[in-house]
Amino acid sequence: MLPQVFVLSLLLLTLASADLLQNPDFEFPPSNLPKDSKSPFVLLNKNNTIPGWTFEGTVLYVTADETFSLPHNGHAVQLGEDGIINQTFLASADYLRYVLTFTIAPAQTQNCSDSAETVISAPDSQGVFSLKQPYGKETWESYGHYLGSWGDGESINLVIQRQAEDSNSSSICWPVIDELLIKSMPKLVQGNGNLLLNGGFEHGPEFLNNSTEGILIESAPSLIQSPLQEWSVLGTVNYVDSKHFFVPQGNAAIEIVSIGIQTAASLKEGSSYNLEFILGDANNSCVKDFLVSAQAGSTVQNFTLLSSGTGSAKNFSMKFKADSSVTTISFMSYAASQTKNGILCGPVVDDVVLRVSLGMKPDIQWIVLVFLYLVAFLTFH
Ligand SMILES: [Ca+2]
Repeated sequence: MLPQVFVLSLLLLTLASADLLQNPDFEFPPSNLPKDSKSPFVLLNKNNTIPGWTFEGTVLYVTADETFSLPHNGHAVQLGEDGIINQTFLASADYLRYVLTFTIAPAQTQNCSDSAETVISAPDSQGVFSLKQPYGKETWESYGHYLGSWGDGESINLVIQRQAEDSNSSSICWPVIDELLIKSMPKLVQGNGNLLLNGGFEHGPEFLNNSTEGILIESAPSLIQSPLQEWSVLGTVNYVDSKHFFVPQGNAAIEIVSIGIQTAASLKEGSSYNLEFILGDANNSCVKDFLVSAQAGSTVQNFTLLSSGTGSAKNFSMKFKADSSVTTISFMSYAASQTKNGILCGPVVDDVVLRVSLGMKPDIQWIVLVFLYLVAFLTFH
């Protein structure tokens, strides 16, 4: 009996970790890679293609060495002149949302301050990214991007290409792409007395096994087309995991690097609600008096958290009356923060819970008492 259980568990484990892309981290090398090559950059041609991927234009196969670091010190591709790579994958279940995590590393040229823009395209979406620093300790950054929603068996072509530049291409640095991971997002149902979905930020882009960095999410103004489920992103947030950062609740939280996050809830107009949440710091040496502005409909309140950058968390709450049936809930941090090493950082938000407020405000209690007294007075006289 036991061996069967073991085999079944192994099988389930394999299925659960199966990625939708083949060779997503480029660790399977091109077929005819010259073994004596001293350069970490090898130009691909018809005879040496990368398993799982097709390419057009100038694409180089990259091997990390002491001068050039990558997640897991492995392999990657560099997109040169008109460089495009693509792979087709099959959507695996009924109408699920797909979110991509990928890594951009700096180009080989050392005096490259900015890499050229990289365009990620799928049938329903397009995102433009460039390596922006410094958001972490590493030279490369990982980003989360919403790809689209597709039904079971649909064939999706994922295309990654370098943004065509206008002129003077030599001054533009060629981006290096690595560690692509596609995650299908579950349909969330409301539960546990929380009127918000994904209030604990457990559903977002996949974290990378080999990376100690968070996943950057750049402006995603639509709730539906956001890699962070049920939340739109204004500015830049760092999606942090509990393996490498301090996370107040569960496995993931949001570090607001600039501006903030926003969601919406269907509420009863005129009713009172309580918004509870945790503010903290990610244990990434972000020393600062954070000022976070929480907004629910037209009610705005500022909260302060003194951070010594060593992983702290504090519970906060605010009461508000819903002034419309759809109420916007947001958390904003306007002041930019930096660690001693110049890494951009900010306050952590987690465990956002929205409930109907059962308690009445003191002034309402007085009105009710006076009303009851008047009713009693009129009844007995
Ligand atoms: Ca959480």
